[in-house]
Amino acid sequence: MAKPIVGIIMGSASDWDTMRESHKILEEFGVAHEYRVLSAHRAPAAVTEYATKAGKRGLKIIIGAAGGAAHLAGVLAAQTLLPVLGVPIESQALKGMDSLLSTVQMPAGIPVGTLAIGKAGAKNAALLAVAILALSDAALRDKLQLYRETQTKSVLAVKLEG
Ligand code: RP5
Repeated sequence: MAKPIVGIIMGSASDWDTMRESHKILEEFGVAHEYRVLSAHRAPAAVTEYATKAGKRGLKIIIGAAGGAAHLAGVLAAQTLLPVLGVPIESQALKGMDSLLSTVQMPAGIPVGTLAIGKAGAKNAALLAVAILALSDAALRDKLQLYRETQTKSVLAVKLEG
C-alpha cells in the first residue's frame, strides 16, 4: 500500500456519507489517501496530533469536513503548513449554512480553501487536491485532462425528450 498523500478528516461518522465522494474521486485518480474521524470539539488533542505530524508522515494535502459549528478544517489549518481544503457538511438544523460560514470565515493568516456545502464540495475538494498534486505529476495531470474531456462529452451527449 502506497503511503497516503491526502488525508480526509471528518468530524463524525455521520459525515462519511458525504465524504465518501472525496474518497471515490481519489480512488478513481489512484491518489493514495487515508480517511478518519477526528473531532475538533470531541477529540481536540487527537486533531492536534494529526495536524502536527501530517507533514512528517508524507501527507501533502488535508481535506477537513465538519457540520454545524464546523471548526475542524480551521483547527487543522492552524497547526500545519499543508494546504487544508474545507468541506461544510449539510447540517439538519440549518442546511449547512452554519457549516459553510464557520468553515469559510477564517481569520487572515490561516487559510482554509472552502468548497461548496455537501457532496458537491466533497467531490470538488478531492478534484482540487488532484489539481494541486498534478502541478508536479504529469501522469496525474493527464488523468485530470481526460476526466474533464469525458465530463464535457457526457454533458454534450445529453438528449432531452420533449
Ligand atoms: C460535527 O457535528 C460533525 O462534523 C457532524 O457533521 C455534526 C454532527 O455530528 P454527530 O452528532 O452526527 O456525531 O462535529
